[in-house]
Amino acid sequence: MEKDPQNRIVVDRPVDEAPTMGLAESDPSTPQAAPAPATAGQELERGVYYATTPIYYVNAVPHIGHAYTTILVDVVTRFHRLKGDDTFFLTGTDEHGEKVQQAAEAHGKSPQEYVDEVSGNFRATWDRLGIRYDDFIRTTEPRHKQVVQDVLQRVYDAGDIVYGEYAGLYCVKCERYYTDKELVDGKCPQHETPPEHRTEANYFFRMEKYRTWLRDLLTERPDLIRPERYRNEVLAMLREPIGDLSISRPRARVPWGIPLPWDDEHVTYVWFDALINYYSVLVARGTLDTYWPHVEHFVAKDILKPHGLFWPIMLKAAGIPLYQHLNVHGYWLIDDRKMSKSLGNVVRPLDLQQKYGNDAFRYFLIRDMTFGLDSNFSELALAERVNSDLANDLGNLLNRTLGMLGRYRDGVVPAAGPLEPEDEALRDAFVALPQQLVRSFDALQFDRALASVMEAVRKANKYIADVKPWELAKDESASERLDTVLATLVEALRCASILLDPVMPGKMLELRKQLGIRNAPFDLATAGEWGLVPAGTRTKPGEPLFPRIDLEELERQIAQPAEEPEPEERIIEHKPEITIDDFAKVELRVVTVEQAEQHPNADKLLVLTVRMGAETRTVVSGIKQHYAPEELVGRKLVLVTNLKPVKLRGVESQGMILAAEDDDGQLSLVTLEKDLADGSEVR
Ligand code: ME8
Repeated sequence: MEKDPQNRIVVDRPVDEAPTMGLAESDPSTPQAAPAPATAGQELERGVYYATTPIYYVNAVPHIGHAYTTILVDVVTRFHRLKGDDTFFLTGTDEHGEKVQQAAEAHGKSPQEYVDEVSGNFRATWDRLGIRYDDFIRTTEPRHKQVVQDVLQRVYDAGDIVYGEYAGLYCVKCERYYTDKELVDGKCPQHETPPEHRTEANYFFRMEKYRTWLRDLLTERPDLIRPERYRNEVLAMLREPIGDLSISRPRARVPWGIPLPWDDEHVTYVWFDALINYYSVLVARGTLDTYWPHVEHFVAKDILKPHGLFWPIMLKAAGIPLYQHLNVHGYWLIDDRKMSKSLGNVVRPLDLQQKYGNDAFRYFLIRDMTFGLDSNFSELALAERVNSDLANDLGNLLNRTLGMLGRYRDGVVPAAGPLEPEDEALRDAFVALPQQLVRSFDALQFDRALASVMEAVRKANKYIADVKPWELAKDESASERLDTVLATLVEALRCASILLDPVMPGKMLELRKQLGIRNAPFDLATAGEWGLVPAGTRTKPGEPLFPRIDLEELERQIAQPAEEPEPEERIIEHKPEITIDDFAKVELRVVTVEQAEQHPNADKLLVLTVRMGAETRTVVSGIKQHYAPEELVGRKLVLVTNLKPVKLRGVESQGMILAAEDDDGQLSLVTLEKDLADGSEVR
């Protein structure tokens, strides 16, 4: 380490070589196999592998997008464990910020109560999807807060955080400011809602200062952000000034956050807080030296900017070595559209898991998305994939092999005789796979990795068709040949079961049980060896691994979705009766909204200036969570004009705007069906 002129500690870029570790010892309970030649020179380099998912916002329930990243990282870390790497898998929840605070309020809960509940929801979903994470970080935990404050202090002391004022367009749902250029038709590109205009005095992180450093770094390490299209996107961002990042929020407005260590009137901006999770967890566990900077981040393209721009600069400013790679995937879409609550097209992972089984669902997600590109989700495509790859190819290979072993060899695996060229061809196809998979995984070609295993499985099915074991069985003199063929098929299945284990851990264990090889050596290197199943192994056939899905029935179901249950009739509690004269006391008039602004002292209130004829009034309205100020200007609404004025948080309200609210807290302003002049009376 050296010190730069500002007395900061500068750490060189991370070392690329991971330390190599010794081979893991084999399980002593494993039955001894006949010594077999390792055919593909399986020298797999072992290293350290640390992979992360984003920490998800706790304002929604997990959908297949969240499930995809988490399952993918589960698959990748299982693969690396199988390879013998020292592996660490981190996921968690992002629990601070304005959005969470608002979601808690909307549910009538305290923020802590709310985040405990939703974070628990995420964990329960991951458990049910067979996710084997090593730690689950919550940004509200003391172990995380402490490290965030340490990092902030370090950057502040180095002079890279300064106090200043900022005005801009802010999307609360993204918790960030947008530049005019980034908006689409004046709206947030993620949420398609207009941002708010905000002016705030905040602390700023001096990002612009590091712009050329990051640009040069992306040239020096071209695969730091991958696939390349996302590196190019970040380079494009760096072509113009990136400005400084507002990294605090006034505590009076957003109390739900980590206080700045030097000024507790401000809390840390959620992104600055959240990104540090990848690092804080290791500090807290005392494993920083083992796993940092071997970190592989997996995220979707929606959060490229914080991970591709903010995070490397934060690390640099804090004197922490950079991550190994930022791996960015595309979006799961439904009919080419984004999934969203408002479109009602959110696909829930647990529904699919229940219907098709965990492993089939996991297989589909990994097989059908090309990493980096968007992919359309369809249940029919899932079912077709399960039928073709899992029921037809893999399931069939197992059934035919077990069936023939049962018919011809009393369910016992025979010893192989000398290999013929067709046996060798099948063996060679399988033993090449571990190295091939390592390369595919390194290149983020997860779909290709699965396709190559399935190609070998199809070769095994073709091998059966070519060597025709049923004919060998009729010929006494071909008995040794039949032994070799059956033993070869068992080996093929053993290798496939190891290679597919990271994606389908449940079913592959079941496969090994049915083959009677539960205790056979089990790591990536042994998937590249041949002849490891001891002769005499007794098979235990069971239920088919992947029952075929009736596609016609599924198409019928999709065409006729299950009928929505009738909503329960609501019982409405009425107020006491009034006379027409009572009602006539209320004056209601049409008004035009001339101006709408955020209330200076209250989160949920807007201050409207409304016109009726020659007169204008100021009205404070609690509709901030439902309407952005910009949406209101120019609209005609209905005002109760003769309510006694009241002061709401320091601003006098001269009337009340009418709105309807349903049981779920949805709110709709009362508007006019025809365009009448403001001032018209409503009766
Ligand atoms: O952004 N397709 O959390 P988040 C694929 N808290 N993946 C999808 C997806 C889709 N349609 N929708 C969501 C946040 N994802 C921050 C992260 S990290 C320091 C803080 C996945 O709950 C994908 O991984 O909005 C995406 O990046 C992530 O969910 C966003 O999760």
